[in-house]
Amino acid sequence: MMNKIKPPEFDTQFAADIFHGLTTYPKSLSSKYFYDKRGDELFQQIMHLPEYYLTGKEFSILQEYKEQIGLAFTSDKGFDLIELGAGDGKKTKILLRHFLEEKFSFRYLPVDISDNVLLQLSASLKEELPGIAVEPQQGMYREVLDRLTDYKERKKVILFLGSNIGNLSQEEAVSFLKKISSSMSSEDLFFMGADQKKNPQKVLDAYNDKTGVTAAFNKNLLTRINRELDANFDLDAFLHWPVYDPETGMAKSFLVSKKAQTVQINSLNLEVEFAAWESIHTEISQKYDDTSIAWLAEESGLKMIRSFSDSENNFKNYIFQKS
Ligand code: AVI
Repeated sequence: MMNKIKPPEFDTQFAADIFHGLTTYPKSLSSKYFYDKRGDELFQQIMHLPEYYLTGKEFSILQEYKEQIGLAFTSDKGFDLIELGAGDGKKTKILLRHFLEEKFSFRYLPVDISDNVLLQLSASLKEELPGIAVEPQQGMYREVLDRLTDYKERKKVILFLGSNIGNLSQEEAVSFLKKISSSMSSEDLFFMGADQKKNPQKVLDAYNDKTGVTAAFNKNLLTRINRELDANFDLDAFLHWPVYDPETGMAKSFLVSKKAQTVQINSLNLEVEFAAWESIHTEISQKYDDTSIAWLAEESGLKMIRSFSDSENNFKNYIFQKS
């Protein structure tokens, strides 16, 4: 009889994913692990960088088109506004303020993985926009999506801003959007932000800012592994390396080992060998155009009914119905 090698057991999904990502070839780690406390802070800083145009462009679209967006969202019986990955709600507050001024009947249900983020958001809404019915929902998108079908007493509008869809692989994006469409009834809407294909240099600059905040954000993943899995990554021995393919619209970020080196990850009982200039793929930030969005929608059972863009078509917000 053949002896089977027992696969290692892991205490957490994080441990299992890091083990698999660093023991396969080519090496890769999921960008969902960027967002620990320090990662959240660095992402906040990224959103204020002059090179990172995405946030400002989406902000300007919501500001300019809030009336039209409001008219699409509102309904006689009111609506439930469900935001996936609400964060600090800075952009959403433009819409919330407008809806309040227009006396729309709606509830706001921000969803986030972090309790802390939801507490801060609820507190700031209470102060800045009292009068809005807020019902925070803590959980992973996936868990909350399973619960979405429960909201069916009135029209449901699901918000997914910031081009977060771009951080999923094509396969993951389709399966995510399929879940959304299957939770929707014919009157419900899905409102999504998507960064657009543009001058490749502008994309590259957005992921390689001069001040090095994005590099620190990418390398923070190694700091997290050092802390949570008792590892000894030397951050200076890796380069932050973003690339952009204008044909596919895929921006990717890597960490590249500057030399041959071995890293110990004690909690995983693992030694990871790096050849000189070997890479770890850490993030996808997909850029879209109307054709790729139409394809995504078609694959996922959604139909695009409107879009709004900034004056230079850098970023777009799309409204979808179930097809
Ligand atoms: C959260 N997400 C949409 C950002 C993006 O643009 O892909 C994360 C990010 N990565 C580097 N800079 C910002």
